[in-house]
Amino acid sequence: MKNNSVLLFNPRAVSNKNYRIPNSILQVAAAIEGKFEWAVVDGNREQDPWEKIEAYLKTGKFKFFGSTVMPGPQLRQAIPFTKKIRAQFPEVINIWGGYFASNQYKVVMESDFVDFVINGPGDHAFPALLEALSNNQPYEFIPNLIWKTEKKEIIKNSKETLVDQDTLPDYPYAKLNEYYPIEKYLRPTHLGKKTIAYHSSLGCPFTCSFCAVVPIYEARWKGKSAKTVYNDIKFIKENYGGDAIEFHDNNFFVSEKRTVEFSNLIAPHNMTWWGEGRIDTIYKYKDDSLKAMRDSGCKMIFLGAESGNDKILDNIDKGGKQTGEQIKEFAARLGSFGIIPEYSFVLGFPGLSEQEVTEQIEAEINFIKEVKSINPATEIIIYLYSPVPTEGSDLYQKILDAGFSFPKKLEDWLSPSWENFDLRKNPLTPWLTPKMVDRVKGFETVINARFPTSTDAKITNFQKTVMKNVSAFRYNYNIFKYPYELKVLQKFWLKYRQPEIEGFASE
Ligand code: B12
Ligand code: SF4
Repeated sequence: MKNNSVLLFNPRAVSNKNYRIPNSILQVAAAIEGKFEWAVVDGNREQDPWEKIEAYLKTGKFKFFGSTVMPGPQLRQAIPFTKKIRAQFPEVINIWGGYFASNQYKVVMESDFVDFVINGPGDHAFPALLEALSNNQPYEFIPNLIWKTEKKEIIKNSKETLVDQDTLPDYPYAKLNEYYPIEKYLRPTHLGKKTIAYHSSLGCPFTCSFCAVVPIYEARWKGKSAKTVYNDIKFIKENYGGDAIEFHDNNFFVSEKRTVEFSNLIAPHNMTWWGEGRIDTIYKYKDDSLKAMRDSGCKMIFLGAESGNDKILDNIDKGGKQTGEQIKEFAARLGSFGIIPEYSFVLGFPGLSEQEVTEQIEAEINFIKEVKSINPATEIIIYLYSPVPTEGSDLYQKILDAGFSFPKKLEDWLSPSWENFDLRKNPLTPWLTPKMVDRVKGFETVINARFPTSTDAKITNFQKTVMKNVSAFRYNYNIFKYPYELKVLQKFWLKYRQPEIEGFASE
């Protein structure tokens, strides 16, 4: 290896074996393939990733350390390891990318052990930065780069327009396979025995004010063509196996034409697939399109319903097009095509008074119950609202006014309470009282017992019946306090869906 090689790192994101192909790292590896030599350490696949990182760096061949960082558990390795690199290998240049690095760039850059952040897509910015640093050339004007002046002033460069995704280089699967056999990334899920994780588009054309995608992509979206997506999936399937696909796009379904073209191409291959989309977008799809999707193996779609209240939908910039009525109607429509709607709701947006927030929570609970009565197969995912720094949005201003602030020091993100915040399980937002959080969590426990998920293949009909019966009274009468009996049953029997925390659709 040359002595300006690049060590790429995917910090551990899952505690079990539900890891996926590390697409973020693979995409930046593709961007430097042929230009720089690189090695990869996947924290999900190593007992002790630090041991590996240290061994690589001790060779003296690595000038650059590039880590992808999303909020939550990845920070547990990203922060201490990058810090240790600064202490033990001060000549190595540390570069972070990914959602946490981009959205929380100030605290990251103030840390003194991260030298650069790539803000959003790294396809051009990363190789351009490495070239500049390797040849002592200026880097100050590279789009998507965040850097520090000598006086430690943090500079955020302008954004590049999103590149045509079909022009991006192929992922270096064969090389990844030399480090970590790809077959082992193809996990059993409720979709199939070997699930491929694929990312077919960048960004999202919408501006929901609570969403972490918005500050980075600013309502821009670009997708690979259906043909490219199909060819890539076929390549993975033929070379490494695969009978199911999880699309990891923020919004897979932006283009009806692309979705239908892909459905028609993949249909003969007998694969099952899942993706994330918007209700108001897919609501407008023609019946024939929904049929083509279903016939091609689309089993379930993750949809941000967020709230049944039109005023809230408006306030979070989801409204205008999406309404409570539409959410209900669409649950029925998707059901009639045999596609399972997976609705996520976000509870606990900031309100004007404690009473108003309490009322909102009650209204959402009743709305979710209504959706369930319309289409009982609807999967319900409940998040508590966790602020993201969507600077300039009314919602962000509201949360600042309410006294919320992010950690001031990078290492503070490692505290258990901020980790829970990242997992959207305990938001630390001043307007949510512990009583409200308990109410929401109690409801979550009860609804998950009343409607055991279809995605857990291991649960028996007997177990389902017991849980349904035991939870019926609580569910019917909205009694959610101390549901210990259900928690005990769930602990042993039930594994309800917590996409992203345990992996999207894990077995
Ligand atoms: C796969 C995934 C996971 C996997 C982890 C995969 C892994 N790395 O091992 C799992 C399922 C474990 C996971 C977990 C979580 N996730 Co997640 N995850 C994703 C998802 C769907 C895809 C990531 C991906 O592969 N993208 C494909 C690549 C190509 O895109 P990219 O990452 O943006 O990479 C580009 C740039 O960002 C940049 N870049 C990225 N990394 C690097 C590194 C370097 C060195 C450089 C130079 C550039 C660079 O260049 C790339 C190419 O242009 C994203 C959403 C999304 N569509 O990206 C959410 C997402 C990142 N996750 C998110 C969250 C919040 C979580 C959780 C923390 C919490 C939760 N409840 O969802 C949990 C944490 C739990 C845990 N145990 O870790 C949020 C982050 C939001 C935020 N506030 O910033 C996202 C954006 C989803 C969302 N819309 O809310 N996640
Ligand atoms: S549609 Fe989804 S990904 Fe797009 S901005 Fe809204 S919440 Fe974010």
